[in-house]
Amino acid sequence: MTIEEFAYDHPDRDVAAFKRAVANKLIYTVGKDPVAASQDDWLHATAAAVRDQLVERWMATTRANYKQDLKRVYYLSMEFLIGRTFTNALLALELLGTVKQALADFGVDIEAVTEREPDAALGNGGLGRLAACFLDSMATLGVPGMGYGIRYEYGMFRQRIVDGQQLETPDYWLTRGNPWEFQRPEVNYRVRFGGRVQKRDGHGEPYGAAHWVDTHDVLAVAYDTIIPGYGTQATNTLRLWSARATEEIDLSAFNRGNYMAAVESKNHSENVSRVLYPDDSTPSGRELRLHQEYFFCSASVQDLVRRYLRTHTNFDKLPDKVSIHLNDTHPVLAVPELMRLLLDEHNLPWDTAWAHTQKVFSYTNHTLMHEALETWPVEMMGRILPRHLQIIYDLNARFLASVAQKYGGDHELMRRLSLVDESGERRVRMAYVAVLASHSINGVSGLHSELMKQSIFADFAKLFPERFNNKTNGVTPRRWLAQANPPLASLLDARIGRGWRRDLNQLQALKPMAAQPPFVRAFRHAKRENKLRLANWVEQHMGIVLDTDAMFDVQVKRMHEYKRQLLNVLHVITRYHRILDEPDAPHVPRVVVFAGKAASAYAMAKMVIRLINDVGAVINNDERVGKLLKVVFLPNYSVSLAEVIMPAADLSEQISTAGTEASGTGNMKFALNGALTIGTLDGANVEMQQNVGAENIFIFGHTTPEVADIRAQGYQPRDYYDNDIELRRVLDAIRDGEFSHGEPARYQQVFDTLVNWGDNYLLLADYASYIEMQEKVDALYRDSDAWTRMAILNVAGMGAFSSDRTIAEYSHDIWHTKPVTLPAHDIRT
Ligand code: 26V
Repeated sequence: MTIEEFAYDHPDRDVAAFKRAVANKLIYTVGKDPVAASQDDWLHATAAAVRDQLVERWMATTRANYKQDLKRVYYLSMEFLIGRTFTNALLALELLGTVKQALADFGVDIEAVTEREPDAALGNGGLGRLAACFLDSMATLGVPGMGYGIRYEYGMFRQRIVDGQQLETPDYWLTRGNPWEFQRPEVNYRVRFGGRVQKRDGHGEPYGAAHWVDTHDVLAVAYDTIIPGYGTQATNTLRLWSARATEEIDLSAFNRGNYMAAVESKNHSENVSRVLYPDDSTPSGRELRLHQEYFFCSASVQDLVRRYLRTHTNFDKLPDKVSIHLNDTHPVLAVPELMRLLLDEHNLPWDTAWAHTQKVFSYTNHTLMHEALETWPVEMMGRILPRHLQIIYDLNARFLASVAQKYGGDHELMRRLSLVDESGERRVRMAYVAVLASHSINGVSGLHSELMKQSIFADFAKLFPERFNNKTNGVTPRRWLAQANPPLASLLDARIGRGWRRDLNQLQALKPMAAQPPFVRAFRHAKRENKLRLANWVEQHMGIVLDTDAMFDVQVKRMHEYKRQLLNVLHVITRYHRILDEPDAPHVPRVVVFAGKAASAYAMAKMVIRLINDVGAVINNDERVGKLLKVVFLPNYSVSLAEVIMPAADLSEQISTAGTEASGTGNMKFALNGALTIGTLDGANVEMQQNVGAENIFIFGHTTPEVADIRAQGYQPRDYYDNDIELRRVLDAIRDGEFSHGEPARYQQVFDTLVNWGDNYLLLADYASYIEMQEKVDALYRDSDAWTRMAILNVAGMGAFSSDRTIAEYSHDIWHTKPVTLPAHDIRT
């Protein structure tokens, strides 16, 4: 039977058909009587009906990919921060209006239903959200690809603020089931751990194949989610792996009547995909994380090799048909895993296997922060992955031999280049394995890509200069403008058409409109609507009333010292003091908004959260301040909360120490939604300045080379404390308990970190220029038309920061993939 002959009900797209589909799903799939259905039941029924609409596109794309025998990209990432899927799917299908009407006919409010969907929070921050934006762009551009990751049962912890402090609670996002995923129990792979390595009989040579035996195994089971492209029939797949025990229960223990012990090992095996790691502070946690990394790499590589072998009889064409992209070093074990499969299971000679591997892999680095660069103790890797450690040793031996041949016996150079750090406890340097195995190594902004070559990879950049390149990050305009900001999106649609969703450079057409008063007014009106929406959220969730005429000054992102939320706090306190000193001066009213999670073991980041809340409590309750200043810390920052916050911002704080933020993507989301940026010349801020024009962005602070100079000269933060009266008053207030009345010494450590312990991130060195720039921000805000004009010019200049542009570059320069061709007409017959 051909697919044309196969009879099934094509889902129709009109309101009546959709109502019927939802009704059927509610009754037959969810199993609920409409009179008893809850919002969650309606969400599930509607999601199931919407998903049906995606399935045909998905199958058509998969069929076309096979038929056209296209090269596929496998994007391996430990994190995918997807957020909600419902609205995103409706926009991709252009079904929002239909579904809204259908639900309204049932007396169901689509917005209330939308709010019931939990975020898929399978990531920590920027790296995970970038992976999600990339999936969206790959589907939209028709890049034949697949995301591979872990189906964590518990995503990013939920943050509650209790007495001003962060409290973490588990995020069990699957309680009510996940209507978007397809479980594929038949797609499962054995992933092995532990055991020992035997040389294979008859293979005496040092780099030959081996047997890995006596392992304990875990099964990886696939769960697939459809990723729809926008304005195309093309879709992609996100395949997440879930751990299952190889045996349901331990039969011998069961037989002995020891039922608890009988299920214990099952639980242990299945812990591998239980929870997303928010930090690596405990040794037992680290070991589980190594298990997680290998677990998803092994399953993914086995899966893609199996798919390749479905249509090929040998590995000659592997590099023409397969690209594996490493999202940071977390998936680097895919490298020795592919080598192991080629050597041990498919009997390829080492040189052939290695040549293929190097052509297949590419790697993106996302941070230069030393503590985030992964290394694994040789002892641990040898215990858990003995064959992989052996392969890494063999790689290292061959690599260092080739270096010695080229450069003679420069032992210092060899020590620096070695895949194994021998300076203390011996550790495998995962980033070096990635660099050695990849034909392309990229950073995520122009500045970061340069710094990468000068710092962590300096020696490798000299050896393999042709491998290093830049791919500046981007964000998907579908989620971050069309979905998050309906007022601005419809204004754009009316003035420049709808094409910006797929071609963000069309925003340039806004430039002349910055000089048209009616457009300026309409733009300001859209911003006001978004500010009202955020103010409503804050009032409902926190009971704090915000003045929407005040400037919304926003910093939302992971809590980290290098991002300098604390510098923002220093400004807030400075403002507070100025208001108290000169109550009658023409202060510009501000609402300062913070949100972000701190890794549970990161004490200083948690202390900054507490300080923000304490400062807020004092300022918000000081009658002398009134409407001039409010400070709010919104709990549980997430993708869906970001969608409410970003469009409401007037001012975006991107104030990391120059040279520390690899790119930033929040900076892009804010500017795209019409916020002005106050920032340092760091990460992608540099390129934003080039694109929106230096006159339209508030840049302050020391540059990267200046930061390096200050450090080289021996930075003395105390000098700034001694010489700047206003700064001293702020720091003394923190130290002396002005914001912690019950416990004056609460923030002594914050003071010491800045004044006595070296101020690692140079807050004090940048304080004066930050405060000065904030005064310029105030001055512009007083002229509301001038402010709005500048905001329009920011939006107009943000076209380059679409993740479609980024993915087109990856596709052309690194992956060498061609897009799938699908019939332009609707695939329904
Ligand atoms: C490291 C670790 C270590 C152990 C446990 C969990 C964990 C999670 C994440 C990381 C690395 C984080 C790196 C990261 O998120 N980098 C961000 O990547 C963004 C996308 O390229 C970029 O815009 C941000 O500037 C960069 O900080």
